[in-house]
This record gives sequence, structure tokens and C-alpha cells, in this order.
Amino acid sequence: MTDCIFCKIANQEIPADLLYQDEHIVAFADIAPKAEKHLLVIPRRHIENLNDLTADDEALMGHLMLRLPEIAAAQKLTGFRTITNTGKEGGQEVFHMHFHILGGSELPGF
Ligand code: DGP
Repeated sequence: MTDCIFCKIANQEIPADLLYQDEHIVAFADIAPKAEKHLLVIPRRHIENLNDLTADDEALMGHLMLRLPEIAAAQKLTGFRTITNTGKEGGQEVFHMHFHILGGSELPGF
């Protein structure tokens, strides 16, 4: 999608602190961190949110989920919180699916 900020980050058209990337996903530091460490993990392909997924995305989602703890571990996070906001009512502001990884200090219970 041409005017999607996260597509532009994935394509390195605008700068971001890229922490991990492979053929399918990219991880980068959130611009407005809500925890000591706050990363975002996105698919390279533009998918709006969880509601946009189809059966064809099973392998992608499995790949993404399995990378989350690895990406967190690479940032020396032994424990972390993962959040994905879905839709405006779910608090989503950027409509390119992303998983927040939050950690760095002990988080309050949710
Ligand atoms: P959400 O509310 O779940 O859609 O979270 C969007 C997050 O994206 C929010 O924590 C701030 C972050 N964000 C928005 N624009 C940019 C950007 O241009 N660069 C980076 N690194 N993060 C961004």
C-alpha cells in the first residue's frame, strides 16, 4: 500500500531502527515507546489487522509468532508483553497489522 507508513518502513523508504528482518517480517523500535523497550513486529505484506487474515496466512502467522520470543530475546528481554490492537475500537491507530513487544522492566499486571 503506497501511503502506509509501516509499508514504507518495511521497504526502508523511511528510516526506522530495524532490529530484525527476514523475507516475511520486520521488527523495529516504536517511535513513542510505552515501556523501557517497545518494539513493533509487522508482516512485510500489507495486512490491515487480524480481521484481514485468511487461511492463506497460516504459515505467515506461525512464522511471525515463533519469531516474537526470538526478537525479544535478542533485545535481552526474558519476559515481555505482546499486544495487537485490532480496529479503531480496539485502539488501532496504524492500519498495518503489528505486534507490540513491551518489556525491559517488570510490567504491572494487565
Ligand atoms: P497502534 O495503536 O496499535 O496502532 O500502535 C501504533 C504504534 O505505532 C504506536 O505505538 C506508535 C507507532 N508508530 C506510529 N508511527 C510510527 C513511525 O513512523 N515509526 C515508528 N517507529 N513507530 C510508529
